[in-house]
Amino acid sequence: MSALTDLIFAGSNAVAGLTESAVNAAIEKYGADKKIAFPDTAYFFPTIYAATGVKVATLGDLPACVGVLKSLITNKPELGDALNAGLATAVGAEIIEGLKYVEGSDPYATESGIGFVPDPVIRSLGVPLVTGDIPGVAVVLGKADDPADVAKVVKDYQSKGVMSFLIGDVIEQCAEAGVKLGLEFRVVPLGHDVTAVIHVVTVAVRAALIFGSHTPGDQPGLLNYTKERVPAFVNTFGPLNEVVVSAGAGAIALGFPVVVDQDIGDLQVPGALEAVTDHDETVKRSLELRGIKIKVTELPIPVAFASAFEGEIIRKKDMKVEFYSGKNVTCELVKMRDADAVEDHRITIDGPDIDSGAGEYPLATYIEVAGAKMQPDFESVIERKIHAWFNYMEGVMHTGQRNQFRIRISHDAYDKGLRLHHFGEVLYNMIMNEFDAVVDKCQVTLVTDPEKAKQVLDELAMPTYNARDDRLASMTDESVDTFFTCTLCQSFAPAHCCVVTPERLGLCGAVSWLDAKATYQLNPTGPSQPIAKVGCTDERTGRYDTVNQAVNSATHGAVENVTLYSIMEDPMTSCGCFECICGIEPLSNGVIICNREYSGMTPTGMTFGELASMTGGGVQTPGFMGHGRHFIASKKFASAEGGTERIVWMPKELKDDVAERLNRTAKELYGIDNYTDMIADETITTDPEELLNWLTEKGHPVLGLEPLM
Ligand code: SF4
Ligand code: NI
Ligand code: CU1
Repeated sequence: MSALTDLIFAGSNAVAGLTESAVNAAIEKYGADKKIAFPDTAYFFPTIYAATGVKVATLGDLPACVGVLKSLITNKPELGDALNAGLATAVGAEIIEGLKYVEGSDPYATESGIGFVPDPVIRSLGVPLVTGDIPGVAVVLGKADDPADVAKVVKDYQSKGVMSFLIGDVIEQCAEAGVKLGLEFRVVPLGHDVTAVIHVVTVAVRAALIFGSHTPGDQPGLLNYTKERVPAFVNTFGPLNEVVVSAGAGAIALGFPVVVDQDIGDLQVPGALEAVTDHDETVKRSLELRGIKIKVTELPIPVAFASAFEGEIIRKKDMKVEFYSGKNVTCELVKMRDADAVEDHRITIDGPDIDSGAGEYPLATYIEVAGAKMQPDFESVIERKIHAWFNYMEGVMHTGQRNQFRIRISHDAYDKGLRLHHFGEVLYNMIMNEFDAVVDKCQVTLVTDPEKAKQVLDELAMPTYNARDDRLASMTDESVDTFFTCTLCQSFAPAHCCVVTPERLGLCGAVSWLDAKATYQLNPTGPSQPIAKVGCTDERTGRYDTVNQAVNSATHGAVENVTLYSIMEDPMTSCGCFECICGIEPLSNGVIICNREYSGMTPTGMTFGELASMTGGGVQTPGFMGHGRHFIASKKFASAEGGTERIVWMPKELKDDVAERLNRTAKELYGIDNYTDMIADETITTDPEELLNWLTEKGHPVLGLEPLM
């Protein structure tokens, strides 16, 4: 044991020394009052903040942190002391990396890594993490003796959906071996210095603050959260030095096992620090150590199939074939049929296949399913998954849905032999895999013949889309007798539960009432449970005894009362992965809405990140509430406070995105035409005084509403 602790202490002491001199040098150069911050976060220096509650804002705040860091290094040979020294290394790395941002410009602009990961990115990872779409997080660090080894390991993670963060020369080693890098491919280069490892540590730490409503300063609580709820682990490549080992000790303290590829003899600590010198075993052992189970779908197709390829973009020059609604007839349709009308696993290509020589084709994707428990309401739930499944194929890009889509197939995928019947196989296998509780039989027809595709569109698809839209429009909270819970996010936000109604989808934007209903049908003991719509005690705010009971029991007593339609009185809680947040703007007496993608300022004086930090982890903060994009145009949006009429400001992109539906709602509810013309955005102002003047000029209806507070 002592050889290991010696190494750890040597590393921690080295980092402490570096940190101290870097802080002193920075103060000498810029002065103690110089402001310092990581970009786009509400959590200061996240590790220091979460562990101690200290909010680092200027260089002058840092010497005290260096003092704390040094006090963590006791040089006593106990393992617990050594792990604390590892945490000291993490704090030192955070300070050293933070100092890189002192000039205000992006120090990583010319690096192959991205450095600090902004809060909104972490929030956007919420849903894929809870659904198991991203089953784990690998930290891959160092320089492999043979670049092929690390490339193979990272590709293997990628094919399993596991997110990899790369630190050191492994970045170039992977890039040169053709691994696709980037957040969209789930292989994220952080930086070359070992200290860049802090950028993944702060992701885990901020997950505790964002989703776990962790109290800053509660160090045991923090370590418990990262250990229990962040499925991360570390793989190092190449020879170890004491700094890497002490950083590894920090990872172990956070609950992340470390697998090294060197023979380290009796330095091993089973379950925490293990040597795996055979690279063919690295992935398997790492996943085992963290208890990560991978659902494998073996598909009979010639290209890789993984969620990590969902974000892949295929540019025109890389494209072999295109199906595009702007040029040809297209549609995608799932229809429920009688059992005897469906021949299981029948895949038909009606028309030319993509090797006929043409560069573009029409495409009608027509899927017929039958099952004793199938319901027409589930057709659209299955149909919407086509987008993800096609995207999962490496070398295939899919955007849009229904009769408006674009599919591109790359030269590379084509050359590997990808043809249309493989698309049929993907659909068949994925439907039988994910919807087996309701689908007993499934057949797929892919129509590329122009006449016949048109026939599918006109005679089957359009009438179905129209009927579904009519049903959705008529589906109000009043028209149903059941709402649903969703507790998927409890795996990292244990005190949160969404209540999903026809007019209010889950705050992540990914779970509609129909989705929740299907989830319940597919898995009756799963994350969505029915709530009988009885016991209404207040119509205005949407208060139900049954909703309170359901939320109370789902959150194990953490949340006692929620309303469905108020942002001021017991608003619905948030996990942290909301698409948008609304917050009151006191001067205009209205509410602003900000989406995750907008990084600028809002008239509340807070950015999205700062607004978002007001709520989350199941905490209720009257006046602030996370919600989905789609909820903005709902007649139930803040209806207790006057509804849509309260909205005074939104980022332009969001406003444009919701304009059509929001204007329709405002017209219907208040008789206002082109309502979004009265809503300000960042191109108009982000200043509250100017906003009020502008709203007055426009005659915005909020000015006639009752005070919010
Ligand atoms: Fe998480 Fe709510 Fe979305 Fe369910 S509906 S996945 S609990 S945010
Ligand atoms: Ni580089
Ligand atoms: Cu969530």
